[in-house]
Amino acid sequence: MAQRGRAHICCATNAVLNLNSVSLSDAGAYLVTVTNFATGLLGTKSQTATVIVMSDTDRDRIGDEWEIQLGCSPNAASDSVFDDDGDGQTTWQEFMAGTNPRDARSALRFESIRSSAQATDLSFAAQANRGYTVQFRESLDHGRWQTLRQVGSRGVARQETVVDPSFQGNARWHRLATPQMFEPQGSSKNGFRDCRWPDF
Ligand SMILES: [Ca+2]
Ligand SMILES: [Ca+2]
Repeated sequence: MAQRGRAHICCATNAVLNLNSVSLSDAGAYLVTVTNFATGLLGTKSQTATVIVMSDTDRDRIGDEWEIQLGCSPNAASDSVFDDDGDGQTTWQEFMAGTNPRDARSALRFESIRSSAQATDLSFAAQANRGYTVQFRESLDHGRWQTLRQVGSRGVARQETVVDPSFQGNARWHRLATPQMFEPQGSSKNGFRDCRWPDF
């Protein structure tokens, strides 16, 4: 059961809580309680997740507060597709990834890929309050992307390394996505969604 503050959210009993058409009043601290009714014990509470809602005056899907902080215009939607630092990612993509649109060193990407006889290590800079999904597939042209690992959100920026133990030299493609990509309910274990931005 999910709750915001101390109030339970009606019917929010799924594994994923989706907030659609979010308004400023949806801002707040959220948590979930997992209960095994067979035991009759009190449920276990999760850590708290803070949802921040920003105004978006120019409707470019980038919050005013963030645009002002990073030197963008909250009154001109056209700058959402700019790539001022030339790192290949637009201002909107950098907003979604929590990276700096003024610093080419700050971007969503694998920063190092090291292969050995045992495994491949994929490292990237994880931003605070962002979750990630690392996926792979055997060919760039066909086959479904499969999730290698989910990296949950944490309150601090840090370096993350994901190990692919089954990749030992044969061709394999990996990609890194944020926010986390969750498996749709009711799908099979390998029924992951098709690729979406970002795709590396
Ligand atoms: Ca905006
Ligand atoms: Ca950029």
